Amino acid sequence: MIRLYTYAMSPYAAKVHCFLLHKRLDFEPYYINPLRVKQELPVGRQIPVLSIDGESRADSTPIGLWLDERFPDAPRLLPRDGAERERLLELDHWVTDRLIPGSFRSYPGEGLDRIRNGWKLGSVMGRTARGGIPAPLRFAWPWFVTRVAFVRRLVAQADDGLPVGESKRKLYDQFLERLEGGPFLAGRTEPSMPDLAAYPQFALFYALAFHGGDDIEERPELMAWLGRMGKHLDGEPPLVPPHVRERALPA
Ligand SMILES: N[C@@H](CCC(=O)N[C@@H](CS)C(=O)NCC(=O)O)C(=O)O
Repeated sequence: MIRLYTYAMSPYAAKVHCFLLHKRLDFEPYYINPLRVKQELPVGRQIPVLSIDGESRADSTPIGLWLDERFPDAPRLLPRDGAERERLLELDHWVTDRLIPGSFRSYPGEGLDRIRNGWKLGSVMGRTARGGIPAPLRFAWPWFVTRVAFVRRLVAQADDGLPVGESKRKLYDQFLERLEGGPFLAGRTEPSMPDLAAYPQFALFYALAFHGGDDIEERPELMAWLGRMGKHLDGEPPLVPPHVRERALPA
């Protein structure tokens, strides 16, 4: 019995969702209510948490390492050892510490987008979280979300001094460089942990039709990688719950 405690819009939890799809494991996403974190989460205060047969662990990368240990015969996230493993772990750290905080800065975004995307975040949360969230809170989401401590921390971490749009485009370029000409990151022929960690950072915002999320269409190389990943991650349950998806992902 595998259960992923998640929010539909959590980039870190989405990363673990992709690990589970890659490993072709049966699992149940449990969309927790943000107002009941303490009561609903089996450990800690942060999403994601993964429970396997009653044992629960937090933190996306350690969860990935645990999955490889627990299910060694399922497709691996990383090679067992050696320099290639270290290199892929370094790439995963880049995704976790640079690309993901970048998403927290790019979405909601700036100006009017900040409000429109903030409402979208609230709406997706309200339509996926167990028990929903009260309408006034959904309405206040654009203001609420930017005041949450961990969001502020990640936005500050992502602030490279460039305007939001420029910073986002720079991350796209840095991501594409890391493909090293390969179909997958580090020039590999199969996806590994950092590809699975990175996929939701483009796919979620695109599929949920966030304002500004479609700028990836200007980069055919990125769209082609998303298509290759999409074929690989076509299992159940889908990363984006169908009732909130607004745009089909490249496949
Ligand atoms: N290092 C953690 C970060 C997880 C994280 O920041 N989760 C957010 C949701 S996207 C959270 O639950 N934040 C609540 C908090 O920090 O109070 C990971 O990689 O899993």
